[in-house]
Amino acid sequence: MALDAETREQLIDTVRRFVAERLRPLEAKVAEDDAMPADVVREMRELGLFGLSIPAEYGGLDLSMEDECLVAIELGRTSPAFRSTFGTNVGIGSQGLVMFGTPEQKQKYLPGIASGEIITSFALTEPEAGSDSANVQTRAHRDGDAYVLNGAKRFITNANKADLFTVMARSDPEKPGAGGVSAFLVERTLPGLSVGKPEKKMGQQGAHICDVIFENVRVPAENRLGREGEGFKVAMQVLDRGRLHISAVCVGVAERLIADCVAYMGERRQFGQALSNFQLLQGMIADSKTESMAAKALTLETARKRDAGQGVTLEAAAAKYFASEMVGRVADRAVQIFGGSGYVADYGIERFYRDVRIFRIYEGTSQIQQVVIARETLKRGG
Ligand code: COS
Repeated sequence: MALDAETREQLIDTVRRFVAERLRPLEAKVAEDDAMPADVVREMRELGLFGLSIPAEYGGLDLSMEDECLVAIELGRTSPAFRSTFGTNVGIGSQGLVMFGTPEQKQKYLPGIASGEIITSFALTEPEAGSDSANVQTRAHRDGDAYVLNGAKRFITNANKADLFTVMARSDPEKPGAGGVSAFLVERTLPGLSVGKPEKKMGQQGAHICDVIFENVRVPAENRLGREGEGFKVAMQVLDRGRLHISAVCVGVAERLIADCVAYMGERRQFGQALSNFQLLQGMIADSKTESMAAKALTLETARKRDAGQGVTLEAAAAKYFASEMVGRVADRAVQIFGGSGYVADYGIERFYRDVRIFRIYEGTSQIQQVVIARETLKRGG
């Protein structure tokens, strides 16, 4: 639901202040500890951040895609690990349920997801199913009133905290590829489900990814999401939406880095003058600003199209592709503008440089976005 202008302004202002006053001072500590402070998580819950995209009847804020993107831009102005805390509840961990769930499934889980009592994860990726996500090998064998799951998922965001997983598994072994895959809501406490230890990553410390192992996990048949064989479509539609949210976060990070660069260029003096006087550096700022504005326009335009009920597979892929590559270039320029200070940890610029690298990989690599954009363009005839 689209907010009226005043409520939207209030929400954005609240999030902006929370980011500036509460989260930014903790950036270095969260990265150092590789952990999110419990009181910050509690405050995120109180602000309603876990329920941004959940329908109001289940206790969420029910934001339109455009409003969610505007909030995501604000959240991008700090370390992306903060957003990741509730990011799966807002996006890939909840939206399969929102789009394909039965009223009973929604009633059972969405209120807890909206409040943040239930943490969700999206379990699609496997050792042999990364970009080739239709090649899911995890098996879901029907046995009476349940499906028995066996297999392993890899690099699953928030798996170590998750209470509920949306799992894509092959329910029909005779059907290779997308058609044999179904989606399931799998509770963490089911016997046979185990979670590996968090991987050591290049960036975004404080956010975690782990393996999830299924050994004869009996999932009640009523927890299947959508029809049998519909799991790949569930995943793709969830990702169409998720890619837009990530694009907005990339825009937010870019705006943050540009502001940091501008502040530094005003303070730092070389050759007897502020860095801001040097035209070669001004050129870098101009490029970063132009690209960030373009990514923002594409992201918000696509969000509005989605809110109007149009299919945005192509546009969301284009936004994710452009915005994630854009923020990589902006972070690279930021290191260059900060010079030696950009390379040492104290200024936090090198941390952002590492943090943004994953945006070009997760929720579909840049190369997968190119494939999607090209296929859709060819299908549309231009
Ligand atoms: N929305 C709805 N349905 C979709 C869809 C979308 N965005 N994309 C594909 N489908 C449907 C297709 O219409 C097709 O259905 P039919 O068989 O009924 O025609 C089915 O899904 C299979 O689609 P397709 O043939 O395009 O599948 P491919 O195996 O060629 O894979 C890509 C397509 C590569 C685009 C897909 O595997 C992908 O996005 N991979 C990256 C996954 C990813 O983002 N991983 C990150 C992990 S999550 S953090």
